[in-house]
Amino acid sequence: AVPPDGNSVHRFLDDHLTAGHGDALCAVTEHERVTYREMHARACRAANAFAAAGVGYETRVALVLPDSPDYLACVLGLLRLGAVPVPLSTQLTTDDYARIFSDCRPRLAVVGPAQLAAVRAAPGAAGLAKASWPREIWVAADKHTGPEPALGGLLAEAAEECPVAPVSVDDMAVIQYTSGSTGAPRGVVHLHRGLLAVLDTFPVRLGLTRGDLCLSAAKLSFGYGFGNSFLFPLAAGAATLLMPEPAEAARVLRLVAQRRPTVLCAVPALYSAMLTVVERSGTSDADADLSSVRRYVSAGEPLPPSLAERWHALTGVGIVNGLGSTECLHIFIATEPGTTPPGSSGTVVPGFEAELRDEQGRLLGPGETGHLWVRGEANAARYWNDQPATRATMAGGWNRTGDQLSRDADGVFTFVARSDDVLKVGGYKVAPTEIEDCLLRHPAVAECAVVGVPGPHATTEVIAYVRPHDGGHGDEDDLRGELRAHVRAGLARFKQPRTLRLVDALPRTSTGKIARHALRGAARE
Ligand code: 3SK
Repeated sequence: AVPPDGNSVHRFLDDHLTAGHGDALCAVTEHERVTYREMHARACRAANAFAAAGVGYETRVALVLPDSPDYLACVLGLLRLGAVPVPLSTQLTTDDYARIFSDCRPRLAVVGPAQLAAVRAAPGAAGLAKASWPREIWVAADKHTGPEPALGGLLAEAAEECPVAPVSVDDMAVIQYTSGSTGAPRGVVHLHRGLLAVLDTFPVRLGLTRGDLCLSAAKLSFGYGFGNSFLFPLAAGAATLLMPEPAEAARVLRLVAQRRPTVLCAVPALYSAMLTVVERSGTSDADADLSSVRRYVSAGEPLPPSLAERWHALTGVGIVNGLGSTECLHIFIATEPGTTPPGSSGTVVPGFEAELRDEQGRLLGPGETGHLWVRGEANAARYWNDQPATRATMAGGWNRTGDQLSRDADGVFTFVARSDDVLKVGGYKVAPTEIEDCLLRHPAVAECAVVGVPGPHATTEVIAYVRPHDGGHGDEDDLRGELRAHVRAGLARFKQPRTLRLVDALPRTSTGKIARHALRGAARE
């Protein structure tokens, strides 16, 4: 339940100290262990350093840095001032940063050393008039030789006590940028009300307790990671295991074996890549000890049933498959392993309502497929600076997710496709995921994505992009021939891709989703 004004998630730090939980671990990395007491002190230092730089109520501060305890201290310090963190992926280009900065006008940007050049060059890039946002840049390092102050030095100099500025639950808490289906960044405005309300949603299914250690392959800059690595463990008094580096399979497996998290949240591509590593090295390899994990979560993209089956066979533990969005702050529909049917998307998570509607917004019944609308207290208030998009997507508390699903009489949903991605072939609606799952069942296929582009005579041409496993698949023409035979055996004729393109990599967004718009663009060329 959302408490009265004046209280928000940053108060959990103070509450944990008052409850005698100060010496428990709050944040862990390969090299660092930070207790709740230490995080409280760091967050206060960060708040004091930000305040000294003129940050206060509603000031936006861009965070462009790898996941770390200092990142959390910055978020908590900003919330303590009533300021608004704007977490941004470290993978963006100068032009992306330029567009986002000119949109949300951050007073300050805290950036990792590797992101400094891209952020420094942002004002004036992307064909925008030279705008002086951010006004100041701090570098998230202990020491830094350039003109910008180093975060480490600023935190060390700041006092470690800091009052909490009272916020209203309807004050802005965070702006999360999402690339949407077109790739254009859009700022999603979440209120303190939403940050509090989301704690009564997916975490209830996860059943997090103080003994848990959560590892999220999705970064803090992605709403999925912001919940997994920050909001949920903080609220539960659990610990978060942070990984500054990109979440590559071998690295994640090593960290799991070393630090023994109890909850692992990832995207399907990472589960697939981890399976490849483990299957190649053998499960006896010490680098692949997954025995500490009691809960696996997959979200960000649909989890192919074939992948879920292979993971279960390897670990004996099912993956919770979640469907969520930045607009709804986290996962709103999820499976319950052993309860919901395999291949489904599961049931509505507590704290959300979900309905399927047709093109005209009419409610659909069981057995029908339609557009998913989701309502919940955790939903975003609006898009930043984009009233038309807010009106088109958010109305009456509902969020039009842009996903198409079906629902059975027991309230179990099954994902069909992003509305933009549904293929209409010869009058039939076809889900790319069905074709992809078929292809993934071929042993030579590591990853694939299916898109449709307009063909001759108003037809849709179905194109499958396939990344084969490294080496071992011999001649490309032979492989294509084999894959054609494989889809002929597994799919109705109209669903069989007309074109099979073998690629070395699939294009991905900064949150790890397949950039289907880029594939469609490439297919048209
Ligand atoms: O899949 C997503 O886009 C997402 C975004 C925010 C939070 C959670 C999820 C799964």
